[in-house]
Amino acid sequence: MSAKALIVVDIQNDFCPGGALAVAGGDEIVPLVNALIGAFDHVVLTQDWHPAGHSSFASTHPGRQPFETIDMPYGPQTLWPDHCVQGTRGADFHPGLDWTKAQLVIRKGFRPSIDSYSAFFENDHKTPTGLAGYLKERGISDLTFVGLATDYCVAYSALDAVRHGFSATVETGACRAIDLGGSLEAMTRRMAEAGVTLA
Ligand code: VGL
Ligand code: ZN
Repeated sequence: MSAKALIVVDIQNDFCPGGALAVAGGDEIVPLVNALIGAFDHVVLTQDWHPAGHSSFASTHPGRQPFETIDMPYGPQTLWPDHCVQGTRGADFHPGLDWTKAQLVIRKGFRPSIDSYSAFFENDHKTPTGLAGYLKERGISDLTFVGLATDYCVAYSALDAVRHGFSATVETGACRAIDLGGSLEAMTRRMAEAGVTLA
């Protein structure tokens, strides 16, 4: 039997109510996620981890507002409020998250000039985080994703997972979405078409 892992995406203060890029109901999933952490042998966390002045922040681009889209060398990039700045409380995991069991924390978005939604690749879809190699070396092939946000980091991670030969399930009840301009519906369709199991 192939080994399974739970990938817990970006359950950080800035994505929870009161945070800089709050996802509605982001904190509601914590008890469910904790129960899933208890049920899996292998647990990996991801942590959005931007330097101050990151290129995905609207404040870095004079005259730009959060949630506008700009063209970056690697393609279109949505601009966000400043969030998950390295070492700040907003970048910490939600205080109720049972993270002690995690065997690996993948930090992403730390390069100043490129954003990273996927746990596997930066937004250029070329620069790897190392997660695929880690999982393959450990013989882990079945992945279950939970966390924030369904339509950004969870969806891009699950899409990259199937593209790289992993089986991917998204536990939608243990995720919450940003839902910007229909992004939840669009990304849900893309995941279903790509063979991601939506549970
Ligand atoms: C995320 C937008 C910007 C996410 C991270 O975790 O879904 N979304 N940075
Ligand atoms: Zn981010």
